[in-house]
Amino acid sequence: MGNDASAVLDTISPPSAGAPHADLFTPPADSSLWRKDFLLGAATASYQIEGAVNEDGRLPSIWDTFSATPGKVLAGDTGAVACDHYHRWEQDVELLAGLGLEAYRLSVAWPRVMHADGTPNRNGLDFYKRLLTRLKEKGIKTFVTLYHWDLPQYLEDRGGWLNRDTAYRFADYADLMSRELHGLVDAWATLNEPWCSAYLGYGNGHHAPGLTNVRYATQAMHHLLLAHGLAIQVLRANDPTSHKGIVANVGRGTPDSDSAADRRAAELFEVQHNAWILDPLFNGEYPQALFELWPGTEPLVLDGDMQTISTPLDFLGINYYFRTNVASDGAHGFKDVPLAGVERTQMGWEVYPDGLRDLLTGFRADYANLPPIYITENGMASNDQVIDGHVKDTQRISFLKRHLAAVDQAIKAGVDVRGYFLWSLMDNFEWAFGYERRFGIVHVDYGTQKRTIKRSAELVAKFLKERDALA
Ligand code: IFM
Repeated sequence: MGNDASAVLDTISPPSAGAPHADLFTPPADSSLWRKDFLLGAATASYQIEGAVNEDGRLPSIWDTFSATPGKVLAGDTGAVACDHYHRWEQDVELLAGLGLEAYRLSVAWPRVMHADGTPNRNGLDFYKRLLTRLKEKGIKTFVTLYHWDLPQYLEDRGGWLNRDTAYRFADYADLMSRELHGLVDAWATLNEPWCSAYLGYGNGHHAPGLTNVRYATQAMHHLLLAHGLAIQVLRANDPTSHKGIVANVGRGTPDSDSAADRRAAELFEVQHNAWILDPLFNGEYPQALFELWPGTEPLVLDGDMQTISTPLDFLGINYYFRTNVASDGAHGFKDVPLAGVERTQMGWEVYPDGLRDLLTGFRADYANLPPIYITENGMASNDQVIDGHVKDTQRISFLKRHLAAVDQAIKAGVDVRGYFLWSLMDNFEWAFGYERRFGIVHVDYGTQKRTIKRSAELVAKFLKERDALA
């Protein structure tokens, strides 16, 4: 590893008066973040960090295929090596522990742990057993996502998420994982961001498998949610004491003007991004406005599906990044109207912390049976450089501080938010953007695999140390 986490922490100097951004992270004294039971962790995903795509019998995933297709990923990058975490996991656990992070959200690569005939791949399973055991030994809570987009290619060859059978294969996979890993997992999430799997994977083709048909997207969404519901039931039976939930990306849409048409456009934007997932989970039905907007795109739903999909959850994971300013498209829908002069990240996404607070309070008002919430991803990409051994990610420090303040406001308004995971522990393979976009609180030099702790990570660690020291 490039630098030893605890050694680095010991060298952090106290904030000097007037030093710019020296201590921007520390929350105010009345913040809920000081509560010791508010979990602060970091997140990653298998394909984005592991590499070792051909080792120990791992099968190809749709992202291996997609990233090997010319023109699909910036600079032709692939996840073949990524952060080499498959080989460097012990150092990476040391890094987490050295920073004092209390929880780690990771995902399991389905093609690594199961052969095509459904039998377990022991080598792949052992990797996760070793990793989770070490995390437990370090006292780090484990949040395991079963599906963070790396579908086995052999399932895509049979239709992927367009094939209802994939939902049942996912339940088999959840069964295997919960029989093998129970006791090592504090919280299971079935899916990461089904909206992205469906719309980016099957609707606009920006993600694997790269199909482009809105009707495909809605059918894929239904099968993903069905897979989720089936898996929750299996997880509950096999591992009753852990927590079970799902991770949804949510979007804040605000109207470009005060006109009734623009306000309706903003509402529809949020129906399409948020209610699409949350209504079936918590109300057992799809929002009808969706299909009025795009007639003929209703998925095929069989009897009993909505009941399965709305199986009660222990938690909801929320991933939040930015807001979208929308206007009426002149017909019945909405269109993005990017605002000028606002703060943006390396992704071009607007920095808008109030959106997180507003969504959280809105969900609480809208869903009577909303379970406790974890912010399972929040963070930003910046073009971070190592200069003299240090990474001064000033914008990220300010970003995190403002978003954590938004979470605190939501908690004070009555929303049950139990924790927050930074996206991401380290720079990694950012899907169609390859390695150019750096989301980590730890910098990765992809040439040498050297990890360098960024200033944001130092300040998070410093806060955790201070909080730990409280009586
Ligand atoms: O990197 C992704 C992650 O895999 C899913 N949520 C959004 C992140 C940033 O784009």
